[in-house]
Amino acid sequence: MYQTIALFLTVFFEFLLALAFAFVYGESKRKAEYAPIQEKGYKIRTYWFFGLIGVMGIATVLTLDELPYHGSHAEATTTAETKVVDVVGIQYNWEMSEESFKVGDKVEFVVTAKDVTHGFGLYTEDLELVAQTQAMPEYKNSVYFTFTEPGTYKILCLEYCSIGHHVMVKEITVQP
Ligand SMILES: [Cu+2]
Repeated sequence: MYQTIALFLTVFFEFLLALAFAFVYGESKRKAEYAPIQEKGYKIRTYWFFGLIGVMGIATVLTLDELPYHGSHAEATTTAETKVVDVVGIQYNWEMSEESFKVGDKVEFVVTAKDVTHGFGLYTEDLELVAQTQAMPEYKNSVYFTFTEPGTYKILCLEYCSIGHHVMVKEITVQP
C-alpha cells in the first residue's frame, strides 16, 4: 500500500515540478523591472523560511515522542518463550530453521550470510517493513519480532547482492 501511495505522490509532485518549470519558462519571455520583483521574491522567501520552520518544528514535537521506536529495546531480551530461528542469506535464497509461525510467537531471528552481504527485511502482507537487519558472512545479527497479525509475510533482500537480488524472496506463514 505504501508503495502505491509513494508512486502516486511522486507522479503528483513531478507534475507540480513540471508546471513550475513551464511557468518559469513562460515568464522568462516577459520583460519587467527587476527591483519590485526582487522585493516580492524576498518576501515570499521569508514567509517560506518561517513556514518551513513552523512545519518542521511541529513535526519534530509530534514525532520525537515516539523515540525509541516501538518495542525495539523492550523486546531485545531473550526469554523462555522466545523462538530462536536461524536465518542464512545465500545467493539467492533465505534458508530458515523454521518457516511457519503462530500469532503471538515472539521470534528472535539470528541472521547471517554464507557468501556476500545481504539485507534481511521482514515485510507484512501489505509489504510494510516491520523488522530488518544486516545479513553478513561470519557475523550473527539478532532481530526480534512478535507476530500479532496472521498472514503471509515476506522476507526480501535489502542489500543489492548481484544479479538475482530481486528474486531473493521468502514467504513465511503466520497462522491465527
Ligand atoms: Cu541478497
